[in-house]
Amino acid sequence: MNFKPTFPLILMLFLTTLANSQNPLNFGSNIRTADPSAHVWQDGRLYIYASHDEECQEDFWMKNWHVFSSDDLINWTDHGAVLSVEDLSWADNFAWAPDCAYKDGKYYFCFPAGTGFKDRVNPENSTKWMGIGIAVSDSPTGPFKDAIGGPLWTQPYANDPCLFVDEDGQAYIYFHGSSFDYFVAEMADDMLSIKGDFIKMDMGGYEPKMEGPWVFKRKDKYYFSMPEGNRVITYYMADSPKGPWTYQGTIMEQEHNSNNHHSIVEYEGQWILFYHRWIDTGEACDKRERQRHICADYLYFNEDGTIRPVQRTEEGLAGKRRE
Ligand code: FUB
Repeated sequence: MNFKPTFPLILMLFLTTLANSQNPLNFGSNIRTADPSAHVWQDGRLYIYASHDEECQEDFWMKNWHVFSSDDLINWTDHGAVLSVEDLSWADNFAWAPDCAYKDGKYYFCFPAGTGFKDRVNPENSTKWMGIGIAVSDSPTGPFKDAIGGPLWTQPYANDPCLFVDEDGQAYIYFHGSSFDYFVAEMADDMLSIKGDFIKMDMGGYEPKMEGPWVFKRKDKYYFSMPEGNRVITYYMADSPKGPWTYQGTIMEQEHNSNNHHSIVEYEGQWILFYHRWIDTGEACDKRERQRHICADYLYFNEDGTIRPVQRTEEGLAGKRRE
């Protein structure tokens, strides 16, 4: 039989593909987003704390952070800019990858920010500095208020914080410093300073470098994942939140030789990997055609607790979950 697709059939197929396509996530506000830190709070909603790229950004000069939330992973609310560098007395740029933690009725928004200028051609002329601040709110969607009036510490350089609160209430902060190694420190009970010193983590003989640490716990095991070299998402496991960590493998390969940043969270019994993807803007940004947008795909564990590699999909969370 000679089958010729008709226009209505082509249109129907196109609309079906569109309806099934959830990546990048549609936050409804048409802004460029990156660095998703996802959490499910007591109200059962899933919240994403994210960086906001300026339109056609070239060198990560970023000014504020947004929060998005959903209760079905398809329809999202953009709660707007919940904190801006304009609200800070100690930083005026580099509103980079944030995280948030809940403790004793309050939400602690943990953010890197900085000042100065990064000279990529003559690095010796760079004056860029970054530190980590904490802003607090009674609501998961802010507005958040800088609770310290300065960074947690000024030296060493610190970026890409991740806050993890263990079941006993002890909170930990993970970040990467100027050496690009990963460090951990215990947070004080009020979450506004650290207890003791930073520890460079024992990565079991590996020396992973760069950005975006993420820590979670599942069935008594701690997981530490990161975009190694800011590209490939790999992970480690441990019996304690401070390690020592044992290398397990790759979760997501790199794409376009561009940075990635992720988080992993369980929502209604299903694990999800949030990450960002550099998407072609067509004509919109001629100097830097690809711009960042947050995406998500389901993530699956093996029986022994190891994580299966995740492929980027167009349908994302609208795709069929595997059992
Ligand atoms: O968004 C700015 C920076 O790019 C983040 O802090 C890094 O993790 C990378 O995604």
